[in-house]
Amino acid sequence: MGSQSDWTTMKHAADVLDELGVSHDVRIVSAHRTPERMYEFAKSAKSEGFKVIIAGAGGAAHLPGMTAALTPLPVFGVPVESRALSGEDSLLSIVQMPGGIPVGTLAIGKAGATNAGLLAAAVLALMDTKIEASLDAYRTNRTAAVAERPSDD
Ligand code: RP5
Repeated sequence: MGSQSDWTTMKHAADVLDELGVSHDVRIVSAHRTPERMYEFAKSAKSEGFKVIIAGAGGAAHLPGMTAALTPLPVFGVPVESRALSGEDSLLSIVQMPGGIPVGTLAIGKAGATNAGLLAAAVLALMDTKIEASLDAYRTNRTAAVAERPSDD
């Protein structure tokens, strides 16, 4: 993520990965404030063993696109809700990538972070039967939790 202030949103991606038993690392890597750190991370991510990158940023959110430009790994971008424009700026910054450098862009905020974790797990599940089983159980539990009728409580 681009800043400590993104963590309250991005924590939802980490939480779902924890729930699914997917090992992950969490870092603050700013395209604007720590560009060398971003470059080093993105260039070496594949050789360090990372398989998927989730990049969350807000405002002028260049982190997901810059990261995608520097690595062949799949990159999922999470637009963090910004103070000034409620995350619409983040969304448009991340989603409008030129053809050829893809960033899989999620919804603004918590739902996007959660779904980025689930999508990353789904990619990993293609080659990991334990994660596949965790994801199946997650979906079964979510389905079972939906009541047939609404309650007044
Ligand atoms: C972006 O600027 C970060 O991703 C964050 O969402 C936003 C604001 O950062 P702070 O000023 O809170 O550090 O680079």
